[in-house]
Amino acid sequence: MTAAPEHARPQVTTGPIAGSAKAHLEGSEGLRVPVRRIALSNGEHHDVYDTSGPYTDDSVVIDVRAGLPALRAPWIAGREPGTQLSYARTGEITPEMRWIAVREQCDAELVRAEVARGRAVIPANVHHPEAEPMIIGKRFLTKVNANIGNSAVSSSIEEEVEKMVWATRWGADTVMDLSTGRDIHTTRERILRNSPVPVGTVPIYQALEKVDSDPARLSWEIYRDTVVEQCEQGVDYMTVHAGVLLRHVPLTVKRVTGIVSRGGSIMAAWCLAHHRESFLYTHFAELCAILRRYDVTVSLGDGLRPGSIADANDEAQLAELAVLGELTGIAKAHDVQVMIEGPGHVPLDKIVENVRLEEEWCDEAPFYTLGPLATDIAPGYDHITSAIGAARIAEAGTAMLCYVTPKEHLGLPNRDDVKVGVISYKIAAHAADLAKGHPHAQARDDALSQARFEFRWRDQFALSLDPDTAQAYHDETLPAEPAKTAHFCSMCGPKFCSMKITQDVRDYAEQHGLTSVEAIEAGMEEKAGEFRDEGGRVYLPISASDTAGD
Ligand code: IRN
Ligand code: FE2
Repeated sequence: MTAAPEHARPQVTTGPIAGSAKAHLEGSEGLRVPVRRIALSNGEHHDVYDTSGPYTDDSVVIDVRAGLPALRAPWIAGREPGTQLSYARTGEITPEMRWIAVREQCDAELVRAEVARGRAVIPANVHHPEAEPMIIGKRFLTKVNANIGNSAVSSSIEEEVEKMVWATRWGADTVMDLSTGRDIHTTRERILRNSPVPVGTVPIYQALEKVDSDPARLSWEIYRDTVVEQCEQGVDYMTVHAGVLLRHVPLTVKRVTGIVSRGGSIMAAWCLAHHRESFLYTHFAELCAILRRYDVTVSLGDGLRPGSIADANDEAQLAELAVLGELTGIAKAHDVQVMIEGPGHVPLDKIVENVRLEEEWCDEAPFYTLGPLATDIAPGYDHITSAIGAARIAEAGTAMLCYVTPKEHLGLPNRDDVKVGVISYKIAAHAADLAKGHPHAQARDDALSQARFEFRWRDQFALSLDPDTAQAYHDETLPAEPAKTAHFCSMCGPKFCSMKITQDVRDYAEQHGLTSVEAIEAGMEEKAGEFRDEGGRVYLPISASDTAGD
């Protein structure tokens, strides 16, 4: 690999996340699986799933030119060529599966069985040994993907590597490099060699660059060579819009927003220009034969996903989904792991139907959705409109959520947008895991709730998805150190804290031998008395705006 001199040494964020340190869980046969260990002030600790790789080690010097250590290299060298699917089908539990079992706190046999069934995928190109194994499937923790990548008009290689590091720091389980600008190959190389998580791409974007952005000049040969180039580099999964067929294009003409998928519109343009069936569809088996050699997972693109609430679940979308089902069978026949991409923009009442049809038509292959946005009316806040839909669709069985940032529909996300997008989606994913009754999901909620109830403020920050923001908000009104153990915060003030009162009630009950109901009545009366005695005011608003929002 050669790099242009101006891209010499990208700077990346390093160091632990506030309140935690890297630790390792021991797996069988010497596996050491990293976790983020949050040490609590009561002497307990809480381990959380860690996507951040070596970047959050204590004193780490990362040389991004050297790349991360090749964790999987000995495993890959020590076995016959195959895919995680082919091994799973023959009953073999791979080191990747054992690693995942430690991360997910489940039985390795469950990992193998779900992969064999095609209900889960392990995106792990044999040419990307740096990545820590992870699994995408409805029986496991809901995953989040963050899209990064430059466009013709903005950002550099350095910025894209930093976005990858930044996204995984906050919990992105995979990243997709959607670069379309200059230096595509080098940008991807830098991201791959330094990424602790699987990397996905959409090869048709680079193929289009090779024909000067004229879709009509695309061909199977150009596409195939691009795929091979990316497989060789180590891309772990690829979005392939092979379900957009010539006959589908007329179905989109009456839509409010037509075809919003970049890949989908490229393929529709090619089909129309040549009046021929999509080369991705006609050559799909050949494509699978290539992907199999590297164990690249195919992510069947939703080129006809609805781009507006009005177009949700329409004929074009569902016609494509049916074709994706047919292609799923071809991929599996080649031992190629496969997942299915989904919408888009869908009102809440039409979301579950998407999961139901996907599972029925695509043999329960893992579903991977973009949101969906539950409404179109909030540009600038589409991380929220989409996280609402994402929580719902994940609860119904979607295995991975593609994040949406506040810049969606408006511009390319910067570093801050990436963080907000990832955190928004970690919330959606975790909310779904709780609702699905994932066996270990609630432990973190319980630890945080307990810390909150016991006024262990620093523990509360450390257990949160974004400790920096939690602490900064607390510091805004109560920056002094004693406030970090105080039995109140500035929201209600010292005398109105419900949790303080509850604790007082419990103590009161114990001291007076009362039942809790009696104690609450007695305790509340006492508090009311104190409150009246003090003139009914414990907190003096500084200005009218401080009370806004009540
Ligand atoms: C995910 C689900 N549906 C779409 N996606 C993502 O959208 C996909 O994984 C990739 O990151 C991007 C592809 O966008 P186009 O080319 O379909 O617009
Ligand atoms: Fe959109």
